Amino acid sequence: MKSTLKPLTQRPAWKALTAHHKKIKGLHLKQLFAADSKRGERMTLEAAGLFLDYSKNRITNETLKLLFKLAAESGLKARIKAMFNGEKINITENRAVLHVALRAPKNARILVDGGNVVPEVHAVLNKMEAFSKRVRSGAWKGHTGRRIKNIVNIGIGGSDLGPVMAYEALKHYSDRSLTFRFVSNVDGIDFVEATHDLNPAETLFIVSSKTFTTLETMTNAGSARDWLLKGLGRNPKAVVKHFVAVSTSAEKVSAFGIDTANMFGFWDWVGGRYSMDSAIGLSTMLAIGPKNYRAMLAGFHELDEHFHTTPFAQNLPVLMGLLSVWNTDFFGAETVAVLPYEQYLKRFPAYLQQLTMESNGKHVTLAGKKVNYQTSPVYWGEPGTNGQHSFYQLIHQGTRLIPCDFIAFGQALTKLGRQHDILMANVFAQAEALAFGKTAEEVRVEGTNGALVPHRVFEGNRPSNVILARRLTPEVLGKLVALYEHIVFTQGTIWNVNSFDQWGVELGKALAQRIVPELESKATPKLKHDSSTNNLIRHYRKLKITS
Ligand code: G6Q
Repeated sequence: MKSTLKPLTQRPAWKALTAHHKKIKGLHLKQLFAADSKRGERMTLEAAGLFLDYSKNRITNETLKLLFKLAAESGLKARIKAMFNGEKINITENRAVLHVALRAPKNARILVDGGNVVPEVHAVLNKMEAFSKRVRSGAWKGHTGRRIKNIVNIGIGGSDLGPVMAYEALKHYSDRSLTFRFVSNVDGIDFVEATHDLNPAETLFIVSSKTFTTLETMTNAGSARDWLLKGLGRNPKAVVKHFVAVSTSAEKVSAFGIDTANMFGFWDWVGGRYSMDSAIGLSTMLAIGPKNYRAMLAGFHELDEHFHTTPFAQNLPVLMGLLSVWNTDFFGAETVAVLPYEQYLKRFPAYLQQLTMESNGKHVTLAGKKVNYQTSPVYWGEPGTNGQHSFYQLIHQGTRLIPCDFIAFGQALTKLGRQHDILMANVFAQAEALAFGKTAEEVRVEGTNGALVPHRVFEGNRPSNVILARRLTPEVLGKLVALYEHIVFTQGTIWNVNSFDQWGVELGKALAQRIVPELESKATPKLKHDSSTNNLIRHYRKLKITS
């Protein structure tokens, strides 16, 4: 797509936002709420079963108007259309960006290079379904005839974070007679701990790697094959019954010894961090079953449709994306805390770290020009209420502005006395305290005097969003992930960066490959790095020998 856009900071809406920010930055949320008794009801949005309260952002009606204008001036509408139409918007890799096709209904038509990709997507889904049914029913037997009880996903980055997150998030729906483990790190301990109590005869490995070349995954897959063969009498035929692959490369899968009949494919138009609902989700389907998996896809799709067709002012991901641009680029917020009040979502912040930061942690525009504004903030977080007893101190009383996304549910998946009400009381209390704080006067009225008063003051005026849904179902998980995918898309469009490549990751992959032989060689290697790297390598070689 040839861009005719003005550089971001020269767009009229950006300039207007800069002037507007100067005017309203001194306003406290207390004042904004006092001036409009309906603010807490007005600044909410409900779509696809997700309810968003964004009233505790430091915004006015004018801010919103200008942000939507910025979206229009940034060509967001055309870019959304381009993605859904299968245009090659990942320009540095010359690829379409079509994770939305992974959850498109059977009768949809999405063309890439003239071919409709939807039938292929559904063929893979059907294959995953047939396989999952065989494993879950016990029809699929291991090499010695025993049924599979353990499933180990081997993958890293996009081939790991989604599967782990989804497994943890949807554990309530999973088959508890199956054990699921996830191995990602090339630190051998990850593999050792994941398998130490498993019986190889009952264990199935899913080697998940789009490229099937990733050092960590291929190393762990090699260790898994050794472990299996050692446990099953060294018969190479055993591999076929205990290994399946998820990849785009049939050739490499076959070279590893995995029968390509047991390979689940996907396509170069699915980015790693956007792939949890492709065949990379095989472990998820095995855990929760095909029906629940398809419900998750339906949830994704509902949010896709919402993003694709809803005017910006009612569009959840567009609104949340714009608010994060406002907080990042105008208020200078450097991070965003994602705080799920749902223990099952404990890996959701880790998952979002990759989705957001690998996508929009970019320093040049689509045209390759250095940006003169901030791009992705750092995303981080932990489930509540645990975080409240550690890092929330900084959010409440530290010197940095940290916008928070609270995510919570109307119903617990398993009721336990009053616990859910107590949990939810904490969500609302935190958002309230962040916004309104506590003045010195209020502290004094409570009976605190003198030198202690300033320590007990909360400035407030700290922005947050609260997202509520009825319960954490597979469908709702799909909606939440799609919501953040499209927030990322919105942000990336405003910042005019390529949210779909990851050259920063590629560099590390290549450098490590160069150093491995220098660590392993018997003879002292001739090192040609900088003096620090050379010295560290020499030091490691000494430690390695004497330990
Ligand atoms: C994601 C990244 C990266 C990738 C891993 C694993 O968007 O590209 O995290 O998913 O490096 O890659 P493979 O699936 O090819 O092993």
